[in-house]
Amino acid sequence: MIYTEEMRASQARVEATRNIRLSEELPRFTAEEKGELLRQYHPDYHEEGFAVLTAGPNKGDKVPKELAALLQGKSRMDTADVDLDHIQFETDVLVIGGGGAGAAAAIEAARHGARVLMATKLRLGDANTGMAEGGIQAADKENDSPAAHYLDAIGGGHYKNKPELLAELVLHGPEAIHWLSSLGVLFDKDSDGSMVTTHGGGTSRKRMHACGDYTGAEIMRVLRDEVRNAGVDVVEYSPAVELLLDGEGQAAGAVLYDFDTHEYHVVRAKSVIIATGGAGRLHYQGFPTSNHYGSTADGLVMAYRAGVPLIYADAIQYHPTGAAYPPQIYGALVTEKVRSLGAMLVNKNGEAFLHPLETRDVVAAAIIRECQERDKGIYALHGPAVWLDTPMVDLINGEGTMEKRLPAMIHMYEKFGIDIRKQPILVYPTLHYQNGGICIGAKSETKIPGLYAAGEDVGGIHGTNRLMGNSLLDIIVFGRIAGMEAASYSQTA
Ligand code: MEZ
Repeated sequence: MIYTEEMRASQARVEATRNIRLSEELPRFTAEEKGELLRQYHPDYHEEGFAVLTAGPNKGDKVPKELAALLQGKSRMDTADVDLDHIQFETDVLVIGGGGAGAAAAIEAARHGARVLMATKLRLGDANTGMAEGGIQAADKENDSPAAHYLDAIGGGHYKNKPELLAELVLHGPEAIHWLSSLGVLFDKDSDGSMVTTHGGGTSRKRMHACGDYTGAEIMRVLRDEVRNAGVDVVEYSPAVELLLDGEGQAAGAVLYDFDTHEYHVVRAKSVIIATGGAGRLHYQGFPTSNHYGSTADGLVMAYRAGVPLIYADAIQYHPTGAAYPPQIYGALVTEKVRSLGAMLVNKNGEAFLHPLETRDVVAAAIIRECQERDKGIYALHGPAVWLDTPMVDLINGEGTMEKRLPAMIHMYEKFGIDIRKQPILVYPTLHYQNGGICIGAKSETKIPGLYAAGEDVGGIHGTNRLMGNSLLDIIVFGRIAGMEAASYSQTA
C-alpha cells in the first residue's frame, strides 16, 4: 500500500488517539447542532442535484434529477415490437425482482398455494441483499421490546415514518429472525447458544443480529435455495420493463425484456409484486455507491408510470463509511458494525470528532463538514476522507475479534495489502440506500388492485433516514406479507 507522507503522519496521529475509549464522553451533537449539520452538509441539500416533476402522481415534488429523467422519460418498451396478445407466461403471482424481498415474497406466495413466476434482471440473488454486511435488527432480547425498536426508528427517521408500516416492521422483527433461522440462516451465537446482538447507529438496545459481516450473503444463500425448493419458476436476465393493467385498472402482469434474445415476453398474472430494490447505481450527484449493479430504480419507474405515487423520493441515504482508498474499492461498504464494535472516526489532526454511533445522516454530514469546512480531511486520490480506526476493535474487545466478527472486511482489504487489524482505513460517505419509494399500506398493497411492493423500492417505513439493520428486516417482513397477500388476491381474481 502506498501512503503519502501526509497519510503516514495522520496514521501516527490516529495511533495516538487509541487511548480514547468509546464512551458517552465522545462528542455528541445537540439537537440544534444536528439540525444545522444536516441543513448545511447533508448531500441531499444540494439543490442543484434535484429536479421538479412536471407530470405523474408526484407532480410538483423534487426528486434527484437522474430519477426525474427516468420517471418522466419514455418507456423502455418499444411498443412496435410487443404483441400483448401473444402471452409467453401465465401465472397466479408474478414477482419482479430476485433479491431478498422478492425471494421472501415468492416463497410465501408459493407456500400459500399460488403458482409463482419470478422475473429477475440478472441472476436470482444478484441484489443489494447479498451485499448487506452488518446485521438485521429485531427486538427479541429480554431488555428490549418492539416499542423501544419503534421509538429508535421513528426518531432516526425524523418522525416521518408511516406509523402503521413501522409498527408492522417492529412487531414482526422477532418472528423474522425465527423464520430465517428455521430456513437455515446461521446467526452468530454465544457459547451458551444465545444469539449475539450488537448496537447500531441510533439504537438504544443491542438488537443487531449478524452472521459475521456477511449477514446479507448468508440470508440470500438460504433464500435462494428456498425459492428453488418452493417450486417457484425463475426467469433470469429478463427485467420487467412495463406493468400491464386490465380494462378495470387492476394489475394483470408485465412485459419482460429478455437480455439473451432481445425479445419481449408478455407475462399474464393475477397479481404482481414489485421488489426491484434501490437506485444507488444512478450515482446521484456523482457519488460512489455501495450498491449492486442492478440497482437502477426499475420498480419505482414502472409503478410511477402506472400511476402509483412515491413517498420521500428525495430522501437518499449516504452511508458514512464507504471505502475511500484504495481506488479499486472506492465506495464499497465498510460496515457500521466496525463502529458498533468501538472504532472511531478520526480527522487529519487525530481528533475523534463525533460519537461514532450517531445516526447515519448525522455521521455522513459531520464527515463532509470535517473535510470541506474545517479542512480536517485527508486527501485519498479520489477526494477527501477521514480515518476509521479499525485496529481499535481488537484493542477494545480483545485480539481476534476482528477475525471472528469482520472476516469479509479483512479479506476485502487484504487483497490490496492492507491489514485492517493493524492499519486504520480511509472512509467517506457513499450512496447507500433509498429511504423513500413506492407508497404502500400495511399489507404491502399499492393503490392499484392486485399490485404489491416490498423491499428497498418502497417508501415510508423508515421516514427520511433508515437505521442500520432495518432494511434486512423490512425485506423479510414486507416481502412475506406481499407474498401472502398477493397469493390470496390471486385466488379471488
Ligand atoms: O442496514 C444497513 O445498511 C447495514 C447493516 C449496513 C452496514 O453498515 O453494515
